[in-house]
Amino acid sequence: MSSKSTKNLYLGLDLSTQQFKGVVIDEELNVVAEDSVSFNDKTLLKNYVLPNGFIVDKNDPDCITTPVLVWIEAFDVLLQKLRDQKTFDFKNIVGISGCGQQHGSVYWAENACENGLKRLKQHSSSNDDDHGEIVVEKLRQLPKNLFLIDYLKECFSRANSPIWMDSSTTKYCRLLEERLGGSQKLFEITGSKAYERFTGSQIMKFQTESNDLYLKTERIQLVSNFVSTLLLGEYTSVDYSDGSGMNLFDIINLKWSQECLDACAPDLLSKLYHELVHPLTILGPIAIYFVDRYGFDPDCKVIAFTGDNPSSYYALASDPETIVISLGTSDTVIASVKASQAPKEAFDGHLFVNPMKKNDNDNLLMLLLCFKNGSLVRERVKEEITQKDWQQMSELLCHSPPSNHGYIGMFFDDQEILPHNIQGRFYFDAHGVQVKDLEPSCKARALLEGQCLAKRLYLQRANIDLANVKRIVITGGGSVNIDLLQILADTFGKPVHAAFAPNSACLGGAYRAIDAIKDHNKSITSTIQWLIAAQPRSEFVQVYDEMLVRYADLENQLTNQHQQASHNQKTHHHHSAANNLGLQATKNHH
Ligand code: XUL
Repeated sequence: MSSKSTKNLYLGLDLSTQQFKGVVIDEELNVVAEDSVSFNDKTLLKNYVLPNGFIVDKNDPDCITTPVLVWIEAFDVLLQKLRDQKTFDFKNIVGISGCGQQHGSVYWAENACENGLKRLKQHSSSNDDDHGEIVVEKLRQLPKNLFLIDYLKECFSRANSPIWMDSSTTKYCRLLEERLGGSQKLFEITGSKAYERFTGSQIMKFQTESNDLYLKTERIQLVSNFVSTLLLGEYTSVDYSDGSGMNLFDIINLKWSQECLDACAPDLLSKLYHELVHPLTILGPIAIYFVDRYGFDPDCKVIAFTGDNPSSYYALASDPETIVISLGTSDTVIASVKASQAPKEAFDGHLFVNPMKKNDNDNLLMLLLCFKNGSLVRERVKEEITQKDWQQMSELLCHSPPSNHGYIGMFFDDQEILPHNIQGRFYFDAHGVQVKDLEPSCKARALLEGQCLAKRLYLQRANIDLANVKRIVITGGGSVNIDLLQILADTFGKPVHAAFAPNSACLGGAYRAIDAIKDHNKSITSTIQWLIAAQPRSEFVQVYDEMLVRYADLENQLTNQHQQASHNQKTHHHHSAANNLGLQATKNHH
């Protein structure tokens, strides 16, 4: 016992796609314990899902859900695993926050609060002042052998929660935009055009296709505030940042958009909560269930939960001058932008309320760009031109200079998001003439330069002024690739810092708990440490400025021709889109 920390501790949680994760840290940000439970783990869970922890509907593979009881059971198992590590006492945890996968939704049945949540809270009827005996008395009344799932198994009107991977709501997205008067209008209010995974169209589908169950729903929540609800034993509000991923929230006026709510489902306001909160809001003390079962201090505070992307950004960026790039299956870019400078024209990126926003008058937004073709393409090209070895890839890169003798490549093996819906590989020479293939050293460079230039181009198109950017923080599997980091530093003209933080979203929860309780503003102290990985080389920065202009021209040509081709295809059914393309996608091994 003596080895246990007696300092104030903070718990960060992350309910992600395949796992529930938790991390306990002290005030100096040292990790005291961390653990996770996978939703496909049949050795730990009675309610598990094979093979990956979510269900792909056999009749409609676009329909992807996870049973809410899997999450609830995994939560208890996670806390037990953390307790069994015996490296800390739950009673030293003074604050808890966390995050969830964005957009997913949870549907509480009529009377769930009365019959389920209140029993977790228990002390709701007791006088707040008498912490001593009355609370202890209440604890004795609580059956010790019950878990969350025993209290809550009857509490949901929808057993399977739609998650962010669901893309089954296309027709509802079009309907939502139509009812609003177009995608531009929806973008102006909510910061995004209609997207299948966003909660609004998901709710619309549920209300339309399962109206009887919709009518029996007393509360609809996001994954994030569903977890804070369990912790508090009462319904908690959606927070501003995760609320921005619903197509229902007015990100400038910080309130539900009645127009969007009405366009999605009748009486929706009563099923959400009447107001949203800043992600640093202290919601209240932890429910007695957790005090009793795990030994939490009854004064332990629960802080609003948010989405995993805002939470990661909070953890990785020390200030709004930081751009965070996560190099994974897809590459994600997050930057801060003031509402007054944010793009006015609808585009295929998202504007969320920034979790670093200081107060309600500070109109700081967070821009999220998702490039679908990330590490899978990098791996595939590596396999095509080397013996599956990054070292060889580095050697190849030595044989091609920055800006690649003018050669440019675009590698959209999967249908890309930015630029929208384009698929294929496109190679160009220094005169902008399309060529069939590139020799290995040239292809290696074209891939990495193309990916970096695309990120800069789309940030520029979204009005991010690089003059206001001090650094790029890089994370995710691809961040170990030093060649890529150097090219990134040179194309942006900014230092690139690398953070090894596979659990940044979870840590972001714990850091927000510290900042909320200590009434800090976001500061360098609540930032994951990074290492300088690459400095921009001034001699190449200008070369890339020029290359960016050429890249943008070629990309414009490509998207114009794509639009023209899809238009022609619609009007002349007998022509395939490809036949109408002046620029032909080069075949790859995909
Ligand atoms: C963001 C998104 C995903 C999930 C993953 O828009 O859909 O990044 O948040 O958990």
